[in-house]
Amino acid sequence: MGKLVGVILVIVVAVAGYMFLQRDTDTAPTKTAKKAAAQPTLSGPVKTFTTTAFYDETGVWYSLKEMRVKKGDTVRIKATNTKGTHDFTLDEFGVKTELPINQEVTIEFQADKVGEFTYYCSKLGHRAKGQFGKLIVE
Ligand SMILES: [Cu+2]
Repeated sequence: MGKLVGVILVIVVAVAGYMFLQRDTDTAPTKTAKKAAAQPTLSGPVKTFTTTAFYDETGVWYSLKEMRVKKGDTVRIKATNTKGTHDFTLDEFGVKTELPINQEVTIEFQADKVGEFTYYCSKLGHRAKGQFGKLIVE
């Protein structure tokens, strides 16, 4: 019995140690990338964009500040967080995706309405410091 407790203790310590090592040195991002529920099938030409998310001494940013597509296009955004804790949020299209550090995350949605929309990072203060951009659907 005492042996079993010892084994469990070793496992708990190992898991805790592993989790600790997996943490990034910044403010530990939440790794709960929200699973899109029942994603409708996407159609239309795919327009692919690539951006990084990061901060520097002048503010907080996405490297890509504008995306222009046609109504009906499938928008594919490959986003990589290279510094800090960020997400990618686009309210009008129901997009809110966490961006774990140094991992390329692919975001896809259909541009099913015309207009100008602002994508931004919803982390406290980031949008105000410059982390947003414009999606133009023509
Ligand atoms: Cu951010």
